[in-house]
Amino acid sequence: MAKLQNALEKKIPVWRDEIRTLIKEHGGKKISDVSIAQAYGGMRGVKGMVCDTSEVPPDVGLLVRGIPVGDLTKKTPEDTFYLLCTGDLPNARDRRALTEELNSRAKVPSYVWKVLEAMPKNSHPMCMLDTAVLCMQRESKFVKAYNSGMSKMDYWKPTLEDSLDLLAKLPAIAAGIYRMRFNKGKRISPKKGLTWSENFAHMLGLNDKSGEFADCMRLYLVLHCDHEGGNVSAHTCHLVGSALSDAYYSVSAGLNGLAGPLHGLANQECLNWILELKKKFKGVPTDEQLTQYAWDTLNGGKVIPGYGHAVLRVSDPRFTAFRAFGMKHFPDDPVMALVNKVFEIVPKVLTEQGKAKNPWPNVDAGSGALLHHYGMREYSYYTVLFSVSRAMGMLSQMVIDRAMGSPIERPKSVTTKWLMSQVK
Ligand code: CMX
Repeated sequence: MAKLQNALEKKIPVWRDEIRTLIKEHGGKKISDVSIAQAYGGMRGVKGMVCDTSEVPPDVGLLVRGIPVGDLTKKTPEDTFYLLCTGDLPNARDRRALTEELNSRAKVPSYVWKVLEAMPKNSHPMCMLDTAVLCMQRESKFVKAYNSGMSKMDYWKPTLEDSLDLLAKLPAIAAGIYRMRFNKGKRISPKKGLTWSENFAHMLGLNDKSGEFADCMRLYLVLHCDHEGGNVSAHTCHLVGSALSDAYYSVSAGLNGLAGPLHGLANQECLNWILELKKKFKGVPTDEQLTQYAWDTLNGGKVIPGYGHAVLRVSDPRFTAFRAFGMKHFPDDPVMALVNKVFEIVPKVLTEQGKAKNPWPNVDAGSGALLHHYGMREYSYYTVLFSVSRAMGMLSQMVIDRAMGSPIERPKSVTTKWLMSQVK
């Protein structure tokens, strides 16, 4: 099988040793304190979990295995998944082997389509995607191996199998949902010889003679791949997986979190906000008009989607990469012009308001403009694209968790009464 598995076979014993020694020699060292405000405040800043696939230094943004995401903009999702899992970028042969591995597992079981077809026509595409992932749970190789009595040391192997199976099927499922949900006609079969993202772009069926949309999808899938361990989707997937629930249960759970407007749904909300702006001012507004529009949103008790972040304190490098792509390929696009204008004004408004700790754009501030440009105007679909990519992060984290023998997660909660007793 895959070169990826061979690479992991070599790395895992080394990582296990490193961690064993670290805990043995320094296990008692404190790395975080928790205040009452943090206990009520979504545990922001509490260092209480480990994730080795990626990290997000607040003043830098995403590093995938130490590599700034801005340096990965020419890479493919296969490169990215291999990097997330092993810590190394693959050579050409290993990348090709992973593409072939994914292509060979891409067939979606026919019952998935029946389940999706039975759903109400106005189901949210994210609900359809999560349902499709969950209903494939019976395919789990981890469950079969677990039930037949596998050693804990080997948990990661069938988890990698499940991960490759699931990743391989996601583009066809996501593209099928797009075509079914938005009346685009019959599903399109994958083509031989294409990469994971090329096939996804192909199966979506948008007009793409130049191949530019496929390149946009490649970038989209690379940039959204992972964002360390504490974000809602990654953390949910980790938590569910820590009960030894398989990859299908865990990823479906993680995606349910991604579907929230404060997380992955912000990309749909953000384009909506921008298009409303365009409609209201019949094009690009003046600085004064946009400032007022942003204040109206804030005064209406709503957040400005695409701005702010729980961890980041600079412009998100993923936003920068999307913006650079848009400015290179379609600098005169009217929605791109709005994204730029919003980028000029909104940080000033959020700074003046003084509530958001980070007034800068996050990944969701610009991605929708690219999809809109290439004719994908169904913005309730955008989080599905995010999901196909983020599955790489969730699954690679899960493989590593299994390999390192991560225990069931069970932090201690306390009552308000107990907290009050502590400050008396
Ligand atoms: N617009 C308006 N208010 C904002 C804001 C924004 N974009 N970002 C933060 N704030 C507000 C918060 O709602 C909070 O207000 P209250 O004190 O009234 O509750 C205050 O500023 C402090 O929040 P924070 O500590 O800066 O941010 P949090 O860590 O609590 O939340 C996030 C982070 C992303 C949920 C928030 O910035 C937000 O709601 N942004 C808009 C939605 C969005 O773009 N989400 C996508 C994030 C990326 C992703 O996960 O995909």
